[in-house]
Amino acid sequence: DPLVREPLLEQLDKLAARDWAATPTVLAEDHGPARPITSPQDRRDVVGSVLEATEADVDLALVRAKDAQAEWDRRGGIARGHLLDRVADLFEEHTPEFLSLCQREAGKTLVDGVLEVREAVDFLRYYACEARMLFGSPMPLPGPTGEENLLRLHGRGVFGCISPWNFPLAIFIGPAAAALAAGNCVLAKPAEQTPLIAALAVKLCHEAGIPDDVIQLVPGDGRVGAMLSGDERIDGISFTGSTETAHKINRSLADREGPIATFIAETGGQNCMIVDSSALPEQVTRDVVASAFQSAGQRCSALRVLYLQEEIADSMLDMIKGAFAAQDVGQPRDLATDIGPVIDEEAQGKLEDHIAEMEQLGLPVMRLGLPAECEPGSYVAPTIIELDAIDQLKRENFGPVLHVRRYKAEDLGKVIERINRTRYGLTLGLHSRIASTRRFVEARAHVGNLYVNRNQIGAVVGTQPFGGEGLSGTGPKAGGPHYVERFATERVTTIDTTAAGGNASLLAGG
Ligand code: UN1
Repeated sequence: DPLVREPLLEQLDKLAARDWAATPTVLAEDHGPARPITSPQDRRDVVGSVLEATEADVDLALVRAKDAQAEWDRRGGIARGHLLDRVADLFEEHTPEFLSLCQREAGKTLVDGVLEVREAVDFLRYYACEARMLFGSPMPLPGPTGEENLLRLHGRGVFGCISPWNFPLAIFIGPAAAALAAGNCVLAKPAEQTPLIAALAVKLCHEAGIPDDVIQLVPGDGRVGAMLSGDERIDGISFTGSTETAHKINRSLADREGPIATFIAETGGQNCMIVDSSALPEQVTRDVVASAFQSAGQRCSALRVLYLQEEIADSMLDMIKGAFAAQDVGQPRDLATDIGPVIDEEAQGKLEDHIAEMEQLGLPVMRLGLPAECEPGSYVAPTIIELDAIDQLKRENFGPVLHVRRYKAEDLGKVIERINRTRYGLTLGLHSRIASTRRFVEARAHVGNLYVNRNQIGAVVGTQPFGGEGLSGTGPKAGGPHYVERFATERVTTIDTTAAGGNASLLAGG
């Protein structure tokens, strides 16, 4: 809608010059110089700077969080839900700032930015509602006459929420909001690449009325993450990122003495899509391009390996390559851009190494050209690679690279076995109009989210709870009915309500 778009673009233009800052919510000591944050779309654009948390900062944050937690828990779910809704309102009011940061700090296109803010608001409202429902009043449990049993949910204590750069707002605030809804205090560690948008999010949480000590920002790299997972005062960690880092955090939590921590991890994938000869080619084309290349392929849900049934492989691949070639690679600030940069030079290097390796194997590789305007940014030319076997992929390739395999109709079972053997289990796409094929795949594929005859990204909060199994994560699914509960502990009170019981305990002085 041009009436909305034009003023928004004007605002974004103005915001493009703003200098942002992120600091720990509490500073325990003097700090060295702040670290500049440069934009992935243009390394000359300094978006702002970050002061990273030191050990003393994290220590002080933990002391304050521990002190504040009991009162936050006692406020109950109704009050906490109200505050989270208020945060959602403020996020909506500050959409232009968030869009600007999505673009400059994370290199997101405007469409991706709008979806990101929407998802953040959805998480806040969904978990606000869960706070009211689960923590509003105790659940009475059945028991014999003369006895009352009440189940109550409480916060576990202090959660460390370690979040990724690819959803620097939605997945920064989502797990933190769930932890808060359940009555925990939160130390939120954003990805080192995207602390600025996180700082704005935490500022708005405080403006909404959540006490400063209840959610605190602790920016930094893996060292800050290790401080959190290694500290006995942390009662749980939620983490979204690589499988490798999840293993490290898990080991560190296991090595501590003291309370057994909860660990909720959402990690990588080797996501596939299976397309058989009954599929609708136009629909497949659209869904493949969106699943593999939207957000420059930097979603853990993104399509990595496309399996095409042999009979249709050539014609299907022609259509996909045609649509792929029409994708606009460019600066996120241009509305026409479909595919923007990857997050940084390290990501760029890893992807280029992978593509070079595949080229050395002699596999057919198709790449789009990069326009000159991409030169000052971290761009990877979007790529399609035809594989001989899925085992040729050694790891998750987190970017705009799609791999293609062919299969024989009678080998569908083997294809699913091979996909399962990757031990990842996040998303799987299926394009088939044969109901028995769908049931066959549903019964065998070890994946968290199966998408049939549509794209396989963009899970909607409350509608498609999202998360995987195996190497892809611990569950429960984000934006689903069992998520907030995992951040809580259960307590049961049993009361003898008979006269004898009451008298007996009174006589005993109890
Ligand atoms: C991630 O990329 O870390 O369904 C997970 C989707 C998103 C994926 C988020 N919810 O595409």
